[in-house]
Amino acid sequence: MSDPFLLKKTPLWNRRQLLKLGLAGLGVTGTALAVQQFAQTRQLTAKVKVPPLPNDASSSEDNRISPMAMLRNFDYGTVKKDNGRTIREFRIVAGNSTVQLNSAVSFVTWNFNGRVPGPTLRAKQGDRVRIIFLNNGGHSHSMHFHGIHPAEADGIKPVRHGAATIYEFDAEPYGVHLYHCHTAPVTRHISKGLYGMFIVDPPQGRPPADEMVMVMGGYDINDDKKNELYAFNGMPNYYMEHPIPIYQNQLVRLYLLNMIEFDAALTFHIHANFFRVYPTGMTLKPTQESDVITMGTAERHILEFAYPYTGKYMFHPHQDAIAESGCMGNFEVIAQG
Ligand SMILES: [Cu+2]
Repeated sequence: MSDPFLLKKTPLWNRRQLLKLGLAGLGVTGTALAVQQFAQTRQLTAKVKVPPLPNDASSSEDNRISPMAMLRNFDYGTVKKDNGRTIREFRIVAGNSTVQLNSAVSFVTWNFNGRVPGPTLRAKQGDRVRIIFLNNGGHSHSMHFHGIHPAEADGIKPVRHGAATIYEFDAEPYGVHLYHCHTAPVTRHISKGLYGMFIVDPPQGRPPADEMVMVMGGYDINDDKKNELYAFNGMPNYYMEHPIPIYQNQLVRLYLLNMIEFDAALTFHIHANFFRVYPTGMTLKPTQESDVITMGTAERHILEFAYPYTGKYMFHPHQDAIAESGCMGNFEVIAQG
């Protein structure tokens, strides 16, 4: 299922920019890009059933952010083979867009591919990852990935407005990682929205589950270097108003990332249940079980759980001031039909 909100109005590549990167001969046009990029966005195992999304899930269409759609949206890139090796090519455009965060606050985000957080990029350990990055953001930006790679692929060199570059590296190690702009001041570039999740799957994969992504972010509305609003997947209080449907007794695999600047750390808590923790997603077996876990900025984990009872259950940081400023949501546990 492609997501109609993604890439909408995002500035696309022009021929001059592709020529500069030596890619014009590939016959890749803007329209083809969008199709290729999202052709493989959903790879759920057949054994896993995902509840239908609520009809009102697209109510944030005008804001160009649809947290319900991005929850289970994975971008596997355009796959190419080179001497038997898998190359995953991702095209990322940095841009700006104004988002209505609540009835009173509209906020100019800086973003990747028109959304906050940026697309969830996904590869398998050992794949070659090629990021073709175009900066249409009006300021200098870059893409810095967490992982193991050479210095030239580290993405700390600013890419000026209108310019493009390629980052290429091996996907390693497996785990839940992230990418973000690393142009100074990094606090500002991240808190404006330039971040996203980068999942590297283990070679043997993981057992079937209803997989979803949550990125916790903060918004500094008045430039006082404190956050006034917080959100899961970009939109304050979205999952409070639009509970996430999950099936009773079905394993949920939550890829969770804390990208909140200005607050040193916070916790993540689910109601009426416990989760198993795979720290940084770098283990195949859980190392602990809890109903609350502390996470510093850029810290991320895989949490697995299944709800034995139907009903509505909250999740939120247990720093309740943060929760009450938008970082709060509900699961709606429903019986399997
Ligand atoms: Cu930046």
